[in-house]
Amino acid sequence: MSAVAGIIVEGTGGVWRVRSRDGEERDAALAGRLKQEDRGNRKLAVGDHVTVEPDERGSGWRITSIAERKSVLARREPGGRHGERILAANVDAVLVVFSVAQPEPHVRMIDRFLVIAEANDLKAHVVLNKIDLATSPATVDAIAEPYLAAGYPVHRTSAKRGDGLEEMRRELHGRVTAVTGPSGVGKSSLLNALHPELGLRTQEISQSVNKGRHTTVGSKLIPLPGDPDGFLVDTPGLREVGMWGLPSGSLDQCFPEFAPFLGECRFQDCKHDTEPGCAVRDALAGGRIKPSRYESYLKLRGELVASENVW
Ligand SMILES: Nc1nc2c(ncn2[C@@H]2O[C@H](COP(=O)(O)OP(=O)(O)OP(=O)(O)O)[C@@H](O)[C@H]2O)c(=O)[nH]1
Ligand SMILES: [Mg+2]
Ligand SMILES: [Zn+2]
Repeated sequence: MSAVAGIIVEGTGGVWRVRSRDGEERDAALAGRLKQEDRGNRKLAVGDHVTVEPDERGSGWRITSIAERKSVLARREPGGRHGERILAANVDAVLVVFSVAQPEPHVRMIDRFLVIAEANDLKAHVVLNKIDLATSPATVDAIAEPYLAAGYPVHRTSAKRGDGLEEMRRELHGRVTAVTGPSGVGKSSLLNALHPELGLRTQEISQSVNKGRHTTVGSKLIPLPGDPDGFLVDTPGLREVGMWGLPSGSLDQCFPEFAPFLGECRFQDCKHDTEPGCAVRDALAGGRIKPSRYESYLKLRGELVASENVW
């Protein structure tokens, strides 16, 4: 039998589940030949495109080739000591979901998720869910404004009422999408509204129970019904707050709206804090950078510096 192409949807401990476009899933181990090959310390991850072939005994499958990755979602260990932990390969986009109310949007947390996406060079979208709970459209506009100004697409949705679902469906179609955001904002409800076949659990009771479970489970790709190239990335690692060992000096590059100003500060190593001649602060004063985003930058920078000092 000849080789079959597929994508890794699950796996740890050496056995990987490979799904081909016809929906067939096969468990396979990495061929010995590939284990020996120097692949730059690269471990397999969910989202990798591979081919599998029957093994010598014809009783199982082995992975015989791995395609180049176009992106990696990885988490660096603090201080860069232990290299990186790859959560998923070939992720096309990250949706950062939060709600207009219940719970109120937590701006610092949203910015943290956006920074993680930027640090991995992934396209991020902001999804503002539960717009049915907004007191007026102006409330929603005010929440969306800093993100639109930063250049992020902002989607307004209501899993309950159905607003924005067509737009979300188009966004997910044919892509590998990581959906993240705080607990209770309606991520599962939204995905169920789009694809009822997913049957995701909603309104999980205890966040602390959740956290415990999250640390033990690896990443998974969830196939989108009727969409052979569409997957959701279910990765507990993405929910762990903390800045992933990003060097504090690179944080400014993770705020896309800072980009036009980054070469313009008086000091080349400007931290955009209290330094004189800071172009970022000038842009803030001139209204070209939104105060909430700048505050997030300072806050997150403080956290990164503190973690660097620990290590
Ligand atoms: N009013 C309103 N309620 C919603 C909407 N979407 C979800 N909810 C409710 O919000 C609660 C939380 O929804 P979930 O879908 O479980 O939230 P989640 O983001 O998946 O939460 P975790 O799985 O804990 O991360 C549930 O009671 C939902 O019914 C919406 O658009 N409008
Ligand atoms: Mg959920
Ligand atoms: Zn500066």
